Amino acid sequence: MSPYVPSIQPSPITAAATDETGQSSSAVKEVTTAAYESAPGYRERMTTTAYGSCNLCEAMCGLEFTVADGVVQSIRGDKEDPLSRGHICPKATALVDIHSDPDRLRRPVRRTNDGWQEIGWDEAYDLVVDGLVGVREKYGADAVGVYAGNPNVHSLGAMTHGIPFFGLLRTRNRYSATSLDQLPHQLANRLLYGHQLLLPIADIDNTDFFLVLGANPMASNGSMMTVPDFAKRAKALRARGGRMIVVDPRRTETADIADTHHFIRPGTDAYLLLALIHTIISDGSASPAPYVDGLEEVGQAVLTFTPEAVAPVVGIEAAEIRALAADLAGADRAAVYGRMGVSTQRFGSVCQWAIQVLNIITGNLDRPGGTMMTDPAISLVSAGVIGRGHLDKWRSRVRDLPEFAGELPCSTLVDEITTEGKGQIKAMVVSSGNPVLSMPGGERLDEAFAGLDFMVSFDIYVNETSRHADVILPPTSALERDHYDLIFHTFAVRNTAKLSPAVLPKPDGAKHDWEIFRDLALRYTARRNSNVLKRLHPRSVVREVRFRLSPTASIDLLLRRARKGLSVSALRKNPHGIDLGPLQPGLPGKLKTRDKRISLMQPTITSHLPELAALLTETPTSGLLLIGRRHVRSNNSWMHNSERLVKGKPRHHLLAHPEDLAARGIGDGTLARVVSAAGVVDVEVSASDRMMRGVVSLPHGFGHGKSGSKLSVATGVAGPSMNDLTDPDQVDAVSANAILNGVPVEVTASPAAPPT
Ligand SMILES: Nc1nc2c(c(=O)[nH]1)N[C@H]1C(S)=C(S)[C@@H](COP(=O)(O)OP(=O)(O)OC[C@H]3O[C@@H](n4cnc5c(=O)[nH]c(N)nc54)[C@H](O)[C@@H]3O)O[C@H]1N2
Ligand SMILES: Nc1nc2c(c(=O)[nH]1)N[C@H]1C(S)=C(S)[C@@H](COP(=O)(O)OP(=O)(O)OC[C@H]3O[C@@H](n4cnc5c(=O)[nH]c(N)nc54)[C@H](O)[C@@H]3O)O[C@H]1N2
Ligand code: SF4
Ligand SMILES: [Mo]
Repeated sequence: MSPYVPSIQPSPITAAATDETGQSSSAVKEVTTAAYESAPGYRERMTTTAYGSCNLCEAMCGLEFTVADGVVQSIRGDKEDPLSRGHICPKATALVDIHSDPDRLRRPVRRTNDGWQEIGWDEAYDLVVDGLVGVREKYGADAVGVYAGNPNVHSLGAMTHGIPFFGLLRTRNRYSATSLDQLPHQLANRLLYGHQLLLPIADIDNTDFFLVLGANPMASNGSMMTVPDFAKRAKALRARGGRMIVVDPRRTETADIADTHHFIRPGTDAYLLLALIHTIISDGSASPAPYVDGLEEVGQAVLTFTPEAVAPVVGIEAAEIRALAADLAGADRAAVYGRMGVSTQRFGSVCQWAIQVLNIITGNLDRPGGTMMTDPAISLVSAGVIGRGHLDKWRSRVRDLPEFAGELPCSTLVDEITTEGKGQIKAMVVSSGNPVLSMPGGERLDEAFAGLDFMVSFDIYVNETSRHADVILPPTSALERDHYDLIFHTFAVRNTAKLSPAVLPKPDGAKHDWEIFRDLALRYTARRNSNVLKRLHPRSVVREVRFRLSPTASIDLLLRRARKGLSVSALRKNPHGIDLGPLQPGLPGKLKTRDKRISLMQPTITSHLPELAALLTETPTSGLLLIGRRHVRSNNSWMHNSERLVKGKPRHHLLAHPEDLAARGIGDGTLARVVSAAGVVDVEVSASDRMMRGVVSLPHGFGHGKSGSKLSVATGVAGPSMNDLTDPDQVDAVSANAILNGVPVEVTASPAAPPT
């Protein structure tokens, strides 16, 4: 595949490049005719520059596109973007590879005995409505399960129209990537600040002391902290005399640019954090704001967790823990930040609560250089677009696990599909997701999906999960649709607003994701509401109007309501984005707690401290612990079909410390067998002294060898799925979030390896 010229040509630029829904492509405004196209200089005249943001990860990097002849010629960083200031990573240019990938779906397909068959939209919609209504009428609404995967939050249409469509299904079997990911953050936010999305963001551009646990922004470009160009910001931090400390069982790319790196035994961060809280409070250096309650009680609750008591468990010397506490408390402006590594473990919710407590008691919450809540143009918190969140209003049928904000934990999806009885899932709706590779117990899910009565996937590929669908509905590619980031401005290190107009026109016969959800919603409600009076009920009418409104029009309404002078047209006039300034303090005003105070003692969390104390005396297992990793050239379970991204050394290897390999007689580069309580995989090993002794690492999202996937057809990316090893039976003690790090495993030379 040559890099920029698509092997499937997008349809020619049509008049005004504006589709019937008003989504326009600012890039290509010219009206083209056959004569015009054949005139000399046409190509030059048709070369346009367009601006937008990358939607692949949370960093929202500004992009500059050059478009000629309806083909994107180049993608560069937009130097004038006030947030990303020109930064991009290698994935941005791969937007073109996805767009032009012949394996990307462009029309609905149905699974037949003879393989995938392209069908028309009407036929596809009928099949989906028949399938979903059929299961609902036969078994009840809960028999339809919904999984909303990661790319939903990166698609405006999925946010504005997908979520309301899933709501129409009225099922309690709602799942999303949240419970494989940031659920503990949302829970801690809800408890301490009164709203699940009210998350204070580390003010990296002004801090003097940045403590990072279980995050690797050099690869991930930041998460629950939108921080494009992390490297430059971290360098600036150190240049002004600040320090960055990284706590991670692997010496990561982020650790490489830090002042100090501490190895930590996977899954033990809660102990470290509690010991830091203990030390700071007992040293008398805690100084929370006047609107904070419960300092003394927290001090009492963490008495057991002295640095000396936790040191042998976490693998960091007591003196170093004390020094870290003193540095953190002593810094003028400090911020503590923790991500996937500390969220997806047994006490992930305790970790995220403890991180907030540390920022609060050191007086760093709500001050420049500390952590602050953002002021996005469209505030999901104050606009009431997303609810405050709630835990344990009901529980899952099979394992009695708590819901959070109306969703059940992913780790129990497989049980809900395979366990017979009333409420068993018989049909699945999977939107931009690949649970077979992304959820613990992937192999069991693979089988479970195969046994469903009906399944629909919204996806641009046949992946390891959508291969089980009866119908796959593919939306337009990211280059063909307008985007405004509803979610990640909320978590960004600077307040900005930016519209990304479609760069290429929508090809004939293609549909935007919001159009697909709209069409399905209207047909589904028409089928469910055969009663005309019901259809004329004001609630139904309002709902219908909402579905008919394009995402860009909805954004316009929200912008106009939010701030004077903001609108879609204002954003179009400022193609690089509008700078709304640095993060600003605003507490207690911004709090959503009833009394506008922060109560540190949260029984939901602190009731688990005795359990942690009891486990402290247990001798740690001597076996190996498996953790995950991300790479800047890979994105969760996909983007493995882009040659330019996957080229170079294979990235799926099991990393292990050379001495751990030697102790097991496993040669570097050979095939090893990894066994956990949940499964077995064979994988090549790479010796790496970047790993802590006793810890091994595998990335997730590989495992395309499972038959039928089109995610690595062009490139043949190898490697097993890490989630064949992670165990769905083990969950976060508080929130039931998935445990994806610190999985006990045994590693031996694989019997499948050739004798050495
Ligand atoms: N072991 C382990 N497992 C993990 C993780 C880990 O760290 N370790 N991380 C977890 C986390 S944080 C997450 S967020 C999940 C992510 O896992 P998932 O939620 O499954 O999401 P992805 O793998 O990102 O993407 C799934 C699909 O979305 C499709 N897609 C891409 N763009 C679009 C689009 O615009 N429209 C549609 N309809 N489809 C699109 C892609 O083709 C791909 O097939 O994985 C989780 N799983
Ligand atoms: N290039 C790229 N960027 C991405 C993604 C991607 O797949 N590729 N995915 C996006 C998504 S969906 C997300 S959620 C974010 C995630 O963003 P990050 O959380 O920054 O990314 P990870 O690489 O998962 O970093 C987790 C770190 O935790 C460490 N770790 C594992 N176990 C433990 C532990 O017990 N304790 C401690 N202290 N550390 C531990 C791991 O070694 C790893 O370095 O990245 C986003 N950005
Ligand atoms: S870091 Fe890369 S993938 Fe993420 S938004 Fe920026 S360019 Fe896109
Ligand atoms: Mo994620």
